[in-house]
Amino acid sequence: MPRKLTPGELIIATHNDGKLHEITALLGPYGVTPVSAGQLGLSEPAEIGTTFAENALIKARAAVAATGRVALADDSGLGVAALDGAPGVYTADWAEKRSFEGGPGRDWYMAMGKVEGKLAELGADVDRSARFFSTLALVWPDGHHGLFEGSVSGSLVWPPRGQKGFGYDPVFMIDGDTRTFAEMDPAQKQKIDHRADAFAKLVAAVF
Ligand code: ITT
Repeated sequence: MPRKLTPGELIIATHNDGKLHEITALLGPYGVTPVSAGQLGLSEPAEIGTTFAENALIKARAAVAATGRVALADDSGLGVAALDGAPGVYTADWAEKRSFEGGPGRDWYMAMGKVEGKLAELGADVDRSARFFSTLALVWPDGHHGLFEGSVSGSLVWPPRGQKGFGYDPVFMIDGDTRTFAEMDPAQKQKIDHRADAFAKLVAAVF
């Protein structure tokens, strides 16, 4: 029988505020109070896995090791069909700025431009379909864990549109809609995105 999560504080092993907002909203109805690794000042582990599941487990286990408490991590990314699933597990890496580009940090417009540049090389009628993926890892202090995977299908637009959301939201349009995720009200996006899909599976298992 899957292990249940008891109400109270839950460590969210993320330093990404966009994710934290979505996870906080998703957890709202379940009596769980999120406390993030960023808020606790925990260091970020190296994400050396080659799958979303491996990296989600790395992040959740690092937070459990640092706090001795149950932790939830999300590893997510964008897979572009015409790029054989890239950037995939390396989605955040494509946004990393090098020192000659203005110091450490992430530039999402650069990352979206990189994806678009690679699509443009494949021609004007390139397949623009893409998927967002999320894997949630929930890890208990005794090592027990659960993994929950979600995804949504859509297509990439160019130029980027919208000011809401985070990351690659301005170029992703979910199937059946004409707005990018960054043009949607965040409360609506977080009900239908890849994280919500993974979260529904988590909820069914642990609450
Ligand atoms: P943590 O590891 O601290 O949680 P991160 O930003 O490094 O944060 P990932 O390694 O999982 O997270 O990288 C996934 C990237 O994919 C992330 O930085 C986002 O920019 C992008 N991404 C994931 N979910 C997204 C969403 O809902 N909308 C837009 N971009 C998203």
